[in-house]
Amino acid sequence: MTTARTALITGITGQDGSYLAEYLLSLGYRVVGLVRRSASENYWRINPIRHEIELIQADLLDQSSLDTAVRRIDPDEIYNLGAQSFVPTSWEQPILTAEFTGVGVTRLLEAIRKHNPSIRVYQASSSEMFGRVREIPQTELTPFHPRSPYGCAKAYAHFITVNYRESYGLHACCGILFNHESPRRGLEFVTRKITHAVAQIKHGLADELRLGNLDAKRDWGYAPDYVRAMHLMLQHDEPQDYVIATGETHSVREFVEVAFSEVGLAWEDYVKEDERFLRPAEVDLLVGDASKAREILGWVPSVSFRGLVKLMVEADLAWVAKQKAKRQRLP
Ligand code: NAP
Ligand code: G4F
Repeated sequence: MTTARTALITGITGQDGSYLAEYLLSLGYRVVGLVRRSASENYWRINPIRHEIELIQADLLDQSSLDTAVRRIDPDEIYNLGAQSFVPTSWEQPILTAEFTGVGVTRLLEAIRKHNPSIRVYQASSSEMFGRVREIPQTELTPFHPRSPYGCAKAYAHFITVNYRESYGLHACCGILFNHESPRRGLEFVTRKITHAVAQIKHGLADELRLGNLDAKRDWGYAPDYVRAMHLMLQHDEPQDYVIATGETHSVREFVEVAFSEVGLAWEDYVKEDERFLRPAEVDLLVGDASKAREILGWVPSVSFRGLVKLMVEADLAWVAKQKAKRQRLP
């Protein structure tokens, strides 16, 4: 009988962490999630699989906790998804963002290097590193020009991971993932903010949606497709970096139009532009070329832009209806 492979996931309570945990469980992995201590647990995304996974407390800010976690679990694979991932917060808290999202990666790599350099490691790099894009579409060879403290922290994290691969021979891969969304996306990100507001408006619980830059364009994919790519990268014998994207770009305005049309409403009647949601520097356009991932890993996305908007609107309609029913039962 062969023993199950063990995966350690940082950021397991986040959107990607929860989908990746489910996916690895379905492949027969032992899954351990690294969680930071909190007075109030935020486990809603992993509650359905809580009995199938193990959790260990550690923090990307704390070297000794990472050393202990890596030594105790001694996994075959580590997926580093933990980060301060909301771009606007990175202007409010640039140093904390650099610590979590940038230096935290070095701490984790150090723990791996010292304990067991044969552990395979995945680093969650981001298309936000391309920022003011130097070419269209963006590939693994496109130079970075980050436009936010978050993008700068991710660029550092990316290069330190490449550096540990080249300096110490770590089996480390960076997935340069373009935006990916789902019903588990945080409510502050624009896609989920839109689909949740559409559901609230449809159910009579809100009458407007305030947004920032409607002209920004993103390459939006479906999160469960993207976690498959993370796993595929670590199975390949040669560690490399890969762009993961759909190859299509759409504006925030188009996302809004499709989302409102799903429930038969005209978006112009509800959406208000609000400068509070504009950024000090914007990433105007992202569109990725995932040819390398397709050719080497056989990875292709399975959900179209319209399919993504539709499934998110449907999920939020059901969720808001449930919340509304609960509220009506209160005395
Ligand atoms: P997310 O939902 O914001 O989840 C972030 C996770 O990081 C949460 O589990 C959070 O834990 C954890 N975390 C934050 N600070 C930590 C710390 N100091 N120590 C340990 N864990 C910490 O993000 P996501 O959308 O799943 O994205 C996963 C990763 O991919 C992130 O690194 C993100 O930057 C990157 N990425 C995302 C996208 C995208 O479109 N989603 C695209 C490219 C790259 P708590 O629950 O305790 O807050
Ligand atoms: O949904 P967003 O906040 O995502 P953003 O900034 O692209 O970052 C996400 O994707 C990155 C990959 O490129 C990840 F690395 C990162 O962790 C995160 O997951 O904003 C998307 C666009 C922006 O151009 C923003 O200006 O939507 C525009 N936008 C317009 N109105 C808004 C709003 N964004 C938010 N969050 N809220 C608005 O009201």
